[in-house]
Amino acid sequence: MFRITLLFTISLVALSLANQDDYTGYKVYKILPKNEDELKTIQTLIKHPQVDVWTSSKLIGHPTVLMVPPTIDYQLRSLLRVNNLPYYTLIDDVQSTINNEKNEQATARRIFSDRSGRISFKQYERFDTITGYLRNLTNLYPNLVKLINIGKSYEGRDLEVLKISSGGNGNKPAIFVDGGIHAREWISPATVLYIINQLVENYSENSALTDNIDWYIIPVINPDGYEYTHTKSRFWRKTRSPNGSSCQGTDANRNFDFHWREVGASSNPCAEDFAGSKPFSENETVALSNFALTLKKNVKLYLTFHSYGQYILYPWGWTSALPDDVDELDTLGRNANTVSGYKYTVGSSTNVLYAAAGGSDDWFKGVAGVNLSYTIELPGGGLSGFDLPPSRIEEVVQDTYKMVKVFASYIEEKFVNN
Ligand code: 0X9
Ligand code: ZN
Repeated sequence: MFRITLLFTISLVALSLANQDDYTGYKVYKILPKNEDELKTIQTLIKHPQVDVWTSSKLIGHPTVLMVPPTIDYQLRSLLRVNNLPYYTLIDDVQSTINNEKNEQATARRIFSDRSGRISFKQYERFDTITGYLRNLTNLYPNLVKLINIGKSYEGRDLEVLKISSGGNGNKPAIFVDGGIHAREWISPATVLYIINQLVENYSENSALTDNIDWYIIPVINPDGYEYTHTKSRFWRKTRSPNGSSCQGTDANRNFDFHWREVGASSNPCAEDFAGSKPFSENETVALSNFALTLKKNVKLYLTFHSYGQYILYPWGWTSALPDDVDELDTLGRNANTVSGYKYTVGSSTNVLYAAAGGSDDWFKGVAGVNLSYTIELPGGGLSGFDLPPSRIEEVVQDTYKMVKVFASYIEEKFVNN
C-alpha cells in the first residue's frame, strides 16, 4: 500500500494529459483478477487520476482495462509487478487502433451513407445526422412522434427528446431512455437510435408498446463530447465545458445532484471522473433532470445506455447498500438478460462495478422517483472495446432491442394491464 501511495503522490504532481488528441505511445492493459487481493489492488489503481478506466468490475474473473499515458507507463507496470498482478498489454499503441478505426469508418461511410434522412446502422452517425433523422421522423410520423427541445449543450447544440406515443392522451405510463452521456461510448447512441427506429419505423410490429406506453428518448445527451470524439480525441468521455483549469469537461455521470461527489468521483478537473464544480454544473445534466422532473409521475422505467462490459446495473452507485425493491430490480434485469445472445452480469453498480456517486441512474431513482432505473453497459468489441466495428452495430442493437422489449412488457403488465 505504501508503494501505491508513493506512486500516486508522484503522478499527481505530473502534468495531466487528459486533454489528449494524439494517443501515440499510450498503452492499454488488461487485468483478470483471480482473488480478493488482486481485486483490492485494482480498486486502488482505478483511482489514479491519470489512469483512464475503460471497464472495471469488483467481481473475480471480470476484466479491468486501463489506458495509460507514456508518462506513467513505467510506474504503472512496476506497480503491477510489485503487487504480483498478472496483466497483459491489450494495445501497445493506442493511436494505431484509432487510425484503423478511422479507416473502417471511412469505408462504411463510403458504402452506406444515405442522404434520405435514414439511419443505416452500418456506421456510427454524426450528431447532425442524428438530429436530422429525428426531425425527419416528426415530418413523416406527426401522429406518432414529437420533438421536445429541453435545452442546449455547452457549445450550443440542441438537446432534443423524442416523445413517441400512439393512442391515449399522451399521459400514459412512460419509459425514459437516454444514450451518449459518455462521449466515446459510440454503440450507446446507435442502440438508442435503433429503439427509436423500431418503435417508429416498424410501428406495425411494435404498436402495442407505443399504444400502451409513452416513450421519451434522447440518443445523445452529451453531443459536444460525442462530436469531439469524432473530430479530435477518440477517447474523450466528459462534456466540453471549461472548468477553471487547463483541462476541460465534467463527467456528466458524476454530476447529478444526489449524494454528489461522496464517492468514486473526483474533484480534480483533469480526472476522467471529474464530478463538476458543483452538482448540476453542466447544461446537459440540468436539461435532462429538469425535463425528467416535469414527467415525474408518469415515468416508470429509466434506461441509460453506456459501454462496455455487458452489465445490467441498478442502484445504488453511491452506496453498497441495496434498495428496498432490489428483488424486483434484480428479477427484471435477469429476465431481460435471458433474451440476449450476450451474457450480461446483473447487479447493483456498487457491488458489481465500483462505487461512483452522482450517476443519472441513482438520481432517477432517488430524486425523480423512477424506481426501476438501470444502466446498461453494452458489449465491447474491436480492440479497445469502444471500437466495436461498424459491421457489428446491427447485431448488437438488435440484441439489445430484445431486452428493451422485456423491460417494456413488464411496464405494460405492471402499470397498464392492471
Ligand atoms: O462509471 C460510470 O459512469 C458507468 N460505467 S462507464 O464505464 N460507462 O463509465 C457506470 C455507472 C453506474 N452507475 C452509477 N455508478 N451510479
Ligand atoms: Zn459510460
